[in-house]
Amino acid sequence: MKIGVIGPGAIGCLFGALFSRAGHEVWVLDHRPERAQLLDRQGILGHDPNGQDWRAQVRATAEAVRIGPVPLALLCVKSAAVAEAVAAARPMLGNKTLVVALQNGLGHHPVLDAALPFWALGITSQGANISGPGHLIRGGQGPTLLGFLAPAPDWAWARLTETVAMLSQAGLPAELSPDIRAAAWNKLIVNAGINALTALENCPNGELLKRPAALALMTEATQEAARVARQSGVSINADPLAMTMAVCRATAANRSSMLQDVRSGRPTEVEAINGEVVRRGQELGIATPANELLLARVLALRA
Ligand code: KPL
Repeated sequence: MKIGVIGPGAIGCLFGALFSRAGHEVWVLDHRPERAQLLDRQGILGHDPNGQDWRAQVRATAEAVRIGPVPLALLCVKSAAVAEAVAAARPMLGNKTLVVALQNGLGHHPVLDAALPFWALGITSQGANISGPGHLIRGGQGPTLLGFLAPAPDWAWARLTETVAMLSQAGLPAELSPDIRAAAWNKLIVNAGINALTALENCPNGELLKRPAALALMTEATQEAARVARQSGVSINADPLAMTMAVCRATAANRSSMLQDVRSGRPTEVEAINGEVVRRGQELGIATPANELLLARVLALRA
């Protein structure tokens, strides 16, 4: 299949490279033309946790018109860049293009609703880091859940089912989720408990479990996020803290996406993660002091 990957960050490189290695024609859309040229020449250079190095050939460009309409487009930019990325990707989005959005957080969902007639949500627990343009370091492996938050046409369901099979064949275990809203909230809770703390503590995910003050804040932040989710009518995991600690262990060596963003001087997703818990908490009259603190502290890192 001809697959468009919008954004060559860690998740974009991971999914693009594995699809390419499985025999698909992968096109990466990158808003930076020099980096696109480099990726087009060099491909994606991967490093597996078992020490194995590999290379995956992809095509890359900064002009979506060169790619043209694709049956499947993976939107892999950060949540704050979603509106701009969808606008730039328009020439790739035909009448029968399925867009799968793979961002952390929930804040960009209304942006996608306004920009597209429908879109699928992907919630992935794959760990991946980027050490330079197109240089991918794989971390902990986890499932990718896919589904629609709103009604979608039959052909889009069929394409999503095909995508699940293609991902699994490519080495990225995937499933259709019976409740993708709950999956999105479970991931938001995990991200609210891990990402900002790793950015503030400047440590890999597993290290948080060894730091009592960080663990205490993780406990508060996940419980607040869980309260907001339950009050919103979402059937989240029964033990959100245990779920978050399990992800810390499974991705112990991984540097969270927010830590990577802070280290590289990029804007973080803290507003789409902890900020979203705070915003929804305010709407519901639920106090969220731990998330407020994490939000303020991470924003202050860039001030
Ligand atoms: O989603 C992640 C992220 O870094 O954004 C986790 C699950 C925390 C893995 O690092």
